[in-house]
Amino acid sequence: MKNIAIADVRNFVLMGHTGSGKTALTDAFMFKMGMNDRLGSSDDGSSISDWDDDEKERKISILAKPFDGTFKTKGGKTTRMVFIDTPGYADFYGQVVAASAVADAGLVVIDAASGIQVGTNRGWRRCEDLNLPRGIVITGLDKDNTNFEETLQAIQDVWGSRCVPVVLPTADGGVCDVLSSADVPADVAERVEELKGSLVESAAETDDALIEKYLGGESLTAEEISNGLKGAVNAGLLVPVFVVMAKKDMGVDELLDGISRLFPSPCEREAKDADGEVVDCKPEAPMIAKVWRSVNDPFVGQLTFLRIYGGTLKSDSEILNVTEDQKERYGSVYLIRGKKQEGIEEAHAGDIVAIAKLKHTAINDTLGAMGSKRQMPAIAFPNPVMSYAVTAKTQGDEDKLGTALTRIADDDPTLSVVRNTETHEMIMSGMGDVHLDVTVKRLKRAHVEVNLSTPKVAYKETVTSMGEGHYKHKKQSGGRGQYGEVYLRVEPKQPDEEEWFVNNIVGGSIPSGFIPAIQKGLHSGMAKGAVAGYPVNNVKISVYDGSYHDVDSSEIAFKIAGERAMREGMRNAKPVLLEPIMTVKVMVPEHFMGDITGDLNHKRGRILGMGAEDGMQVITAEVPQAEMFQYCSQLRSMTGGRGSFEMEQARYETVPANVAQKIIAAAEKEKEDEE
Ligand SMILES: Nc1nc2c(ncn2[C@@H]2O[C@H](COP(=O)(O)OP(=O)(O)OP(=O)(O)O)[C@@H](O)[C@H]2O)c(=O)[nH]1
Ligand SMILES: [Mg+2]
Repeated sequence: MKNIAIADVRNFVLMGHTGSGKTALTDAFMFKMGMNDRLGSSDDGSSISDWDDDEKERKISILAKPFDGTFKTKGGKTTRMVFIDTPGYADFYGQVVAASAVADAGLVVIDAASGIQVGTNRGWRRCEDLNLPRGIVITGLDKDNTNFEETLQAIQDVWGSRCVPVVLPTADGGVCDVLSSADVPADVAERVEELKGSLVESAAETDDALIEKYLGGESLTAEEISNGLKGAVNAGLLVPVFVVMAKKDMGVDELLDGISRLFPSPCEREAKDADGEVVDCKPEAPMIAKVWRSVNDPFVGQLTFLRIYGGTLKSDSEILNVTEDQKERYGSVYLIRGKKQEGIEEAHAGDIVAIAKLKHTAINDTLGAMGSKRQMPAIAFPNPVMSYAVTAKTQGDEDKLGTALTRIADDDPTLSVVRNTETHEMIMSGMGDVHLDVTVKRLKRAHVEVNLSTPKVAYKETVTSMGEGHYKHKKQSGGRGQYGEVYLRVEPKQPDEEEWFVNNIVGGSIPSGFIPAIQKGLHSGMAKGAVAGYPVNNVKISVYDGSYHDVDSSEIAFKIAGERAMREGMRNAKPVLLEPIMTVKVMVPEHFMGDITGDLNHKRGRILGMGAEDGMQVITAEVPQAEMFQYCSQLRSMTGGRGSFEMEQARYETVPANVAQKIIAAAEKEKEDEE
């Protein structure tokens, strides 16, 4: 790879709906470029890309995987192709987010038999967000009931006339390159001429001098057309449409040729650091790279995947993790070909490579030359939308579970693992059932078997009026007795009040030395709750009277008296339960609006607003968390996978009395079961 100039490198990401043929294309590319001696297939487990156990079992891609090869174009130029195969399945969208953040172009794959699908739209929107130059590949034209022109029309209806075919299918089952085919079959001759005209126009439009020449009736040279088209693709004015039948090796050459001619090189797309400064894309510039993926490889150990934006990364050296301010040592620099790695001496700006055995480096960290302070912007990953409480099947495996799960989450930016300090559960959150199921399988391979359950809601208790509480703790058992009596008032704490505890004892009815013991009792009572066993929040407690005994009073006696008086006070102060309320943003096609709002109302939700965004309807609502644990699956089944949602906690609110009764009854039953 050493002798391939950066101008001849193409980094791109394959994206599209699940089953559209991205992995089949990956296998075809690698076979075509001589990087695999046979044409692999995900159908029989021989794919160069879908090799993971879960991928083979489910016959879908799960991880984003880079591949590296060289292709000799028709013009005799050697281009280095670095591309990333991504999963189309919604649960693994985080992989698409990471891969697209480090690519210079996107290749959106569409199966002609299915047309534009949810996953196609997701990929397209990601390209739009990143301003990523892109092309479209139509696959599946060998399937029954498919029609190229109809599929193209559907594409142009949605994304406009900037989507122009550069390859056409021919009547004999082959393909024809619009711009460079020497031998145009008769059935497409007319269409080729028409398309050539519109492509030349697109090329001319990127450059004032060219458009003058073109309008003046002069013909443009092949090089002018080529450069003009590349400029148009880079500016998003042209989206070339290709045709491939990967399994029949039809259109693969034309596609790679087109990518070489039309997609930008790493230097033609400006990269900016976190401060918005342009990064100098030269091998001699200071080294700067971003970590977009990491994986624990069974043979190599921890592998960290980088995109280098500037400078040179030599093997067997030291670098700085700028984000963590930590020095790191590493051995080889690797080119990645799916499962295989090839060690190389050095990598340069524009390269997507991996290094092994970094100790302090995680996804989104910036690596740089020693002493460097410059950072690349972080990739914004989607927030997890589905959670389960997770426990080890075997008692005593809890520590092992924590370690194994954290390790998996380190390499998976859309998996979060937190211990809820209120419910004391370990909560695993991800992008959907399949994502979490895959995680459970990975845990099993790490020898930890787990049970999943719906997480507990972290309810809280509080009061809505003032209540009196009193308890006299008096015990005479053999020798020294126990004595302590406390009178107190419980009331709501106002937002401007700082102190939750007020000592209103006058005349020494309780000696001040026992006050801390009473406070301890109140703390313990507040943690246990008085209504349904949930922690007490936002109350003010004033201790105003009591009595003591010279000999029998003790700290423990006052602690018990405080706790019990507080429980009585709470019950007299019109207690209520509070529950977490989530702000939920649901995005669906318009005709689902009625079903979605009806369902949200049924979930005790409050609709805050509706509007349109990117051709989708967006509903914002506030819904109790207790109603949302299954929403990810429910929304998918209501919308056939076309809906998506985001949510975050907004605040706590009072649980309505009818719902609270059920929660209290459940808490009482749980307590009885424990006893
Ligand atoms: N007939 C036909 N089948 C194809 C074509 N391309 C892919 N397939 C088949 O379609 C199925 C799905 O292909 P994949 O390449 O695994 O799809 P993918 O886009 O990688 O799917 P995900 O990894 O789930 O996102 C496989 O059975 C392929 O053999 C094509 O052009 N024609
Ligand atoms: Mg795939």
